[in-house]
Amino acid sequence: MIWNPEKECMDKVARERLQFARLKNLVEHVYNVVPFYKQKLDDAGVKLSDITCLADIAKLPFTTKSDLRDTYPYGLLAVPQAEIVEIHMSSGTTGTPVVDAYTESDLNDWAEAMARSLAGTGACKDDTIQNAYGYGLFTGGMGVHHGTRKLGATIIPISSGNTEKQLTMLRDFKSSIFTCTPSYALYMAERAKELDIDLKSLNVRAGVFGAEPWSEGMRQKIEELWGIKAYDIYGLTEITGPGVACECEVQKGMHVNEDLFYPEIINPETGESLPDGEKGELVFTTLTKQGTPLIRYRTRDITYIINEDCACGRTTRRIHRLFGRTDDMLIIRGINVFPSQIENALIEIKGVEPNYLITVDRNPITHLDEAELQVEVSAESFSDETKNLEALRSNIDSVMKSKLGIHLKIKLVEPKTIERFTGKSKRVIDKRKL
Ligand code: DLL
Repeated sequence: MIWNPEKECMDKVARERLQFARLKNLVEHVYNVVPFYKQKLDDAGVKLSDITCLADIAKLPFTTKSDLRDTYPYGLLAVPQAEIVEIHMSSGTTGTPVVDAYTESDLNDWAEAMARSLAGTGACKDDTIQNAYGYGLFTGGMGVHHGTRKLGATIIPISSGNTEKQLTMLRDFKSSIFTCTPSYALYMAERAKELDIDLKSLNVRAGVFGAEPWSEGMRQKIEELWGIKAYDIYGLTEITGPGVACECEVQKGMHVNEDLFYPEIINPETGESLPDGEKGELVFTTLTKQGTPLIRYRTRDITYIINEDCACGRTTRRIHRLFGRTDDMLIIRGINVFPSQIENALIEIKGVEPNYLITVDRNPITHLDEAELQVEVSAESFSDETKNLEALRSNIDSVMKSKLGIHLKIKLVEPKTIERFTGKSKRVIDKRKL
């Protein structure tokens, strides 16, 4: 279902006109109200009169994660604090967290973006949406919550974890849509099997999964195990949370809610703008945000923009499934490796689970990088003879070598020994002091 045909199926030229009008307002407002932006634009030598068309956005300076950290907590507020009604924050595993502060109108836009996203995956008023994204400062829980309220469906705000209760609620309330991270969906399937619960006998028909990179192979696996359609949803705290972009029933890229969030792709090294279809770093400008508007925010996420008609009828541009993040990319002996490539390769190998942990270290004598990949063997293969396990190990070794172009030390571990996650998974330990 298309929630808001007027905005989602808008004529492209009319949309660009709207985007430009919103951009112009935004730049003018933040220049006058937020000292940080005044300084930034002045330093870059950009005047308001320089912004005469949408393409002029490329003249504006970028905003980065460190800008957000330097102005923590309220340095980027563009309204009086009394107008702020909700706060969210990113997990901040690598330093000061980044803050998103919402006015009532921002919450309404977020709910709108999420309602469009959920409707795009087939949700409607009659659905019961069991929301297993974490509630709290993380945007996953509240984002789906606000969107479900707007859609008028029933929300089960169960939050993440408590897997047995999740399964009971799915059964008792006949939840039709389930939302969580892809890694948690996989773990739920594992628990269900242990408890002898057939997920396919439940009423769930779709899952809306995101907040971390996942592969097409992982989608197929989840769809098979759950007997559902698994949709990809994207968002980030800085821009608003989930709902910035989401797949429709065609499942060929995520439609960006472009009237609210303006996407660009840049070359991450040079900052140069790249045309639609070329892969690079995703950059967003918030077009209607009041609390903490962002101009050309560098997400560090890698993808490309798909600017082709979609069979669903929406005219919004789409982003391809994410390839990873510029800062997730491991450089091992000079070769770029994304954790999602490892997952993609593992999923195709029989006898292992897509649960892995990669540890990278630097040999103190040779000064060369060494990477060990722990891979979990499936219960069936684990009971096999040692020689079969050795053949499995050597197979993983050669698949990794051919897919990644680098040799990893493969260590097979017993079933269910690698940590499971109810939220975002952590699969990399980098011990190198670079
Ligand atoms: O993860 C918001 C969210 C919640 C999105 C629930 C989808 C569902 P943050 O914690 O700020 O916000 O993390 C944002 O997570 O820059 C990406 O690197 C990654 N990410 C989010 N969605 C996807 C996805 C939420 N579908 C960061 N595929 C982003 C790959 C994703 N990576």
